[in-house]
Order: sequence, then structure tokens, then C-alpha cells
Amino acid sequence: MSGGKFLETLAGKRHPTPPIWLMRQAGRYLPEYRAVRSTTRSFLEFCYTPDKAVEVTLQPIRRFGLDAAIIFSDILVVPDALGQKVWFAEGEGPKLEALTDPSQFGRLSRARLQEHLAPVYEAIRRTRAELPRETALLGFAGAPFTLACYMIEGGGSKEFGKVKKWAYAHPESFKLLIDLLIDAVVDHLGHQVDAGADAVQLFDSWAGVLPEEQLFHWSLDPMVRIAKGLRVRHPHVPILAFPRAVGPAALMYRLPETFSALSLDTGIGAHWAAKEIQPHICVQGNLDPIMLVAGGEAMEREATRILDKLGHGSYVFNLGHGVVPQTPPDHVARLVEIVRNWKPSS
Ligand code: 1CP
Repeated sequence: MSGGKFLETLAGKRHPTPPIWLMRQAGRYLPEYRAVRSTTRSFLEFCYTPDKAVEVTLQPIRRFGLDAAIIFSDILVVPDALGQKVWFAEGEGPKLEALTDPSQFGRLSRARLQEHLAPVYEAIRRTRAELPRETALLGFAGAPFTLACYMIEGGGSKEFGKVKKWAYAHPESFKLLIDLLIDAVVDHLGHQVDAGADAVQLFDSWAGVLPEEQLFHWSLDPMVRIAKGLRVRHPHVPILAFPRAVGPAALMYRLPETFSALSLDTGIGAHWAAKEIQPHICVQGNLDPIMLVAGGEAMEREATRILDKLGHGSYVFNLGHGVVPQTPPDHVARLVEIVRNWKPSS
């Protein structure tokens, strides 16, 4: 099977040590990324230039020999493809021309999504051709609630006051946006699989800001509907879910029976996850990204603790969130060594 240890693990096969890849494994912490990044001013233009996207996707694979690559792109290419204005202000993160009124939803359209995102699909096609057979290639998308956060807040946020107020006070119109995003994400993931992605991950980075009932409604249910929609077109593609900071709710609402793996944030204890989640579904995670900055003995102890808890079951080693820019690349190399040299204790 191409895609090696990572895909085999998702299919239920066990290896002596788990596969490893890292969220945000391509990025500013790598000098070779910064060198390519500096050749294009606009971040979106960078994402839409297949030569550059392929190159930076391959960089962490060449350097660290990880078991999976993730295509270099961003979750905000979907609102961009739907016709919302998106840009990245230097040092400030993403900015969007915020939606302030439901009447503006009418301006968003899926009609040109495939054409608009053709460079992403081209980058996937070329990356798959260049990757070693045993390295899996992941496609990805933001889940509807997280996309709606950026689309309504107009960028990152601390309180998420606008998007939450809209969802709570005007659920009918919020549902229109979520439904449009479900269809757009199914399209985008389907095209990524058509282009050669071996598996896909859905990032619901801000799911954890919703109280329980709203969480089911606006985060977990849309994620399940996306997985079902994608499986109509691609019945066997592995789909990973990352509903960040939702705690034990990660176990609920049919996530374990719908997805191939659950990616856990750092807030979920490895011991609890091994007992309560792993018997139902493959677990991915959840080293604190700042442990990777700290390195040394602290990182070694914590990575080994997580391996000792989760490494005996169905498991993919990863972080609890993305690699941060101040991470020393040598610490990543050391982490890969720790995972590959781990010996199960019994
Ligand atoms: O040049 C740069 O350094 C810009 C920083 C950057 C990078 C490297 C952004 C802007 N996006 C990306 C790439 C990216 N984004 C990838 C592919 C690379 C990889 O993983 O190796 C992926 C999977 C994402 C996903 C993404 N973008 C998420 C979901 C995962 C998560 O981190 O929670 C989110 C929320 C975004 C939005 C976004 N794009 C960029 C930034 C800085 C942000 C976060 C802004 C915020 O905190 O609100």
C-alpha cells in the first residue's frame, strides 16, 4: 500500500512504533521555508503557486523523514474561493472583509471553487508524484464553525463575540452559512482526494469556544455530515477530525464511528484518552507544541509518557496543536528519534 505506516495504522494495522507527523510541520521555524516564503509577498499567492507549495510541503519530509506530509495551503482558501475578500497582513495573521449581515451570504458561491482552487489540486498531484511511496499525503480543510469564525469576526479573535452572538440569536441564518460551508468543504476535500491526497484532516480549531448543545449543532454535526458527504464520493478515504478543546465531547455525536482518527489537543489527558477514546477510534496527538520549543529532557520525558500511555493501541504521534515559529528544528529531529526508538514497556 502506498502511504506506508500512517495509512496502515489508520486501517487498523499495528507497528512496533507509531507513525509520526506534526501539524504545521511546514512553516516559519524552518530556514528553508523562510527562504522560499520570502520570494512572494502575498501569502495566498504563495499558497496558489504550485512550485512553491510543493517545495515547502516536501521540506519537512526531506529533513525529518516524517510518515505523512500535509499539503501546504490554508483553511482560508475556502472563504477566498467562495468570493469573500481574504488577505494576510504581515505579522498579524489573516484578515477578511467580515460578513455583518445574512444578506451578504448571497454573494458567496461555490460555482467557481474548483477553478479557483485548481493550483491547490495541482500542487497535490505534483507532491504525490514526488513523495516516497511510503509517505502519506494529507489534504485538509477547516470545519464550518472555524471557517465561520474567521468569516464573521473578520480575522482571528479572543472572544468570538460576533460569531457566537449570530449563531445564538439568529440560528436560521447561521445555518444557511454552515450549510453552504458543509457543501464547499465536501467539494474541496473531494477534489483533493481526486488529485492524490491519501487521507484528509478536518480542523475545527475553535470548536472549544461553544457550549455543549451549540457544539453539537455547529461543530460536531457539520463535521459528521462532511465525512458522510465525502464518503459518498470516496467511500474508503481515511478522514481525521480535530475538534480542538472540546474535552470529552470528542467522544460524542458519532465522531468515533464516523472518522478514522481523532486528533487530540494537549488538554486531553493521554491516560484518559487511552481508556476512553482509543478503544473506539485511532487517536492522534497530543504533545504540547511548547514542549517541542523547550526540547531536552522535558520533551523526552513527556513524549515518552504519551507513548507509554497511547503507543500500545491504535495511535499516530503528533502535537496537540501546530508547530510554533520559535521551534528549533533540531528538537523536531530529536522528537522523531524518540518516537522511532520507543520500546513498549510490556
Ligand atoms: O508564512 C507564514 O508563516 C504564515 C503562517 C501560516 C502558515 C505556515 C498561515 C497563516 N497558514 C499556514 C499554513 C497552514 N495553515 C497549514 C499547512 C502547513 C502545515 O500544516 O504544515 C495548515 C494545515 C493550516 C491550517 C490553519 N490555518 C488552521 C487550522 C489549524 C490550526 O492551527 O488551528 C487555522 C486556524 C488557520 C488560519 C491561519 N492561517 C495563518 C495563520 C497564522 C492562522 C491562524 C490565525 C489565528 O490564530 O487565528
